[in-house]
Amino acid sequence: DRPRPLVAGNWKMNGLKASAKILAEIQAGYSAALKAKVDLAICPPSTLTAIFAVTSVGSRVAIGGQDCHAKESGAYTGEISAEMLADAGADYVIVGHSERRQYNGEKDADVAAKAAAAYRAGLTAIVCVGETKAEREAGKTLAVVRKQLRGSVPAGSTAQNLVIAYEPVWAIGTGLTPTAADVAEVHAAIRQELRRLVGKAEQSKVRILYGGSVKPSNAAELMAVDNVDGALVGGASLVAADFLGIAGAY
Ligand code: G2H
Repeated sequence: DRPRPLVAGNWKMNGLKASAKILAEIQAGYSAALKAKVDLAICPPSTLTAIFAVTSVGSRVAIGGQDCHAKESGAYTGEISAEMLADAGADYVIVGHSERRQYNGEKDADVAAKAAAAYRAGLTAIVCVGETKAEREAGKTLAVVRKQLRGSVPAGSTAQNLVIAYEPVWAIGTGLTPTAADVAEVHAAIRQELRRLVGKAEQSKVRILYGGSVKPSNAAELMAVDNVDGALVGGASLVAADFLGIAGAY
């Protein structure tokens, strides 16, 4: 039996108070039929976490952060801890997104520390991995993804607190997507690696999301792939109808 799918929206650095309208549309469209088959989460910028979490009570659209600091509190100007996100009403936090790895120099060990912080705060961490275009062209995709997983998934991970997102860096925001066969190959390798990381009994329950240019027109094909247990959606999650269309692809 497949894990219950999760479709999570990563708003990145987009969204103002007025964007509550988009969340409201998503909440309104999260019908009983959709609720029966898929979990939804929206990860807005942290300025909106608390207000979104308050308006989301009852709708069952979960709220998440896009990053967190490894420490609980302290002299780290500009940073936000997992405890703060939990306190604001978040249930999830994305860690190790390739944009954080690329623009903020985050390494696997940093990502593991952030995921561990998420667990400490009672959040579910969405740990992102994925190869660059050069790595794919060099035939290193599986080796890169396995290494990222080993370095980024901390001890204490379970199917409850860990979600993996496979996001090929070259597919992010570019409109390019890998073939279903490519996705199947990587997700199978992730599932296999999870055996070592969370144990044989637990690995089959860990959700592995695909991310990178997911849209309503390609969602059904991607979501039908073996071991694809949902999607991490960027651009398309800013349009309620598109996000709901992706969720409805299940
Ligand atoms: C990948 C994805 C969401 P997009 O980063 O994390 O973004 O769907 O815009 O490619």
